[in-house]
Amino acid sequence: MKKLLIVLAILAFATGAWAGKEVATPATDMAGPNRANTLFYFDDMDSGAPGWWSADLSAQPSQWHIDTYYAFDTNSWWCGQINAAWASGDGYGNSWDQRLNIPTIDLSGAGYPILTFKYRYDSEVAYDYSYVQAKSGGVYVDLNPGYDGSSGGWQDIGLYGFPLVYDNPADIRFRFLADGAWSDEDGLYDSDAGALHVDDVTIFDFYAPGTPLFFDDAETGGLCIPTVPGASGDFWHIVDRLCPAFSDPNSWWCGEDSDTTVVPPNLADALYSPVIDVSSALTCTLRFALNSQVPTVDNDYYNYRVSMDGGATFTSIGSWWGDFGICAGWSNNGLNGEDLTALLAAPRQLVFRLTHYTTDNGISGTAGGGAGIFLDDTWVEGEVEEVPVEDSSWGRVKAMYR
Ligand SMILES: [Ca+2]
Ligand SMILES: [Ca+2]
Ligand SMILES: [Ca+2]
Repeated sequence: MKKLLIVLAILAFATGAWAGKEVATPATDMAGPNRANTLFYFDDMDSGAPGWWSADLSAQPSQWHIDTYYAFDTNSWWCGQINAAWASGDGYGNSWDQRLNIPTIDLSGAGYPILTFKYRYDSEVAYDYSYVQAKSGGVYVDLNPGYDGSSGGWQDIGLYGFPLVYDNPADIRFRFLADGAWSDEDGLYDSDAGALHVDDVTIFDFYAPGTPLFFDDAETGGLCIPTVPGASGDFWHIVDRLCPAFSDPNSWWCGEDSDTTVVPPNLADALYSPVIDVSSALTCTLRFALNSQVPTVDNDYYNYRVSMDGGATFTSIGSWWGDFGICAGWSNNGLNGEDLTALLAAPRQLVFRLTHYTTDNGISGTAGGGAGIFLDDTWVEGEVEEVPVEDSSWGRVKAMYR
């Protein structure tokens, strides 16, 4: 995923010049010859935000399964899918958080237990990672720095795999974690049958290598257990001047009322606009007032998506992070507008979706509260073809005098 750091915007709005101001009248200077600028939709969130709704998308279908596709031998475990709707035809999707657990195992009888396996991976460099993890003190820690890019086909960790010097009984898993853009799903990263395959998952005692303590070659149904994170909760709600609203008194907020300096972990909380009819639009621009306190420390971010078919399918138009500081002001990156003209497609029923994602440790340590994302005034404007009214008007005028 590519992200823009909004440092300049922080500086620009450090004065709070925009905070609490009524929204400027939606632009009227866009009209060209024979075109009229039209406001297709506007809501300042101060009247209950009719038609807006939110959903917790953090629960996701399991993707780990046994497959012959690109298998090491006959069958392998694969975190990926064959998908004819994707340009690449196979691979992985955005925001996947997929785990493959080795059943809890007692290693107290082993002198020097080792984890070894065969594997192949392909995922976006620096943003989508495959981890090998074991519980230490009850919390999963990474045994590898995270695989990204391409493994160059199947590899074998070999005899000197990962020493299991962590909790006993031992909890060990593979975990693939993708961010919100650049994957096979959106076609921006074309993996070679990514994200991650594993096979011949083995735990053995280095002093007695002939008798594995655990072995899963995926050939007879498999012993490992695919898991996904549970739902993390929907934290979008309308607030009354927690920070000064862009337009007082109300705005949306994805944050935690009980402690406004944190945002809970593992969120995938989506806020949806009502369906907006843009069927007459020649051009179409989405504008919105956003105030984000999403520090740039790890992979917490927010993503914009739009639908032109009433919410059935969405196109990602960008993922961002940035911290404007507590109530410091409203970002102009939404107000400057997202030009959706190139996305206009039948049936031209626009839905805007703003999704807030957080990582395992959520967001914390924000100064003074207001962590998370605020959304206020949102509107859609654009040009429509000017209606040629003269003939019909003349017809009506003449009819009056007949
Ligand atoms: Ca990605
Ligand atoms: Ca196999
Ligand atoms: Ca408002």
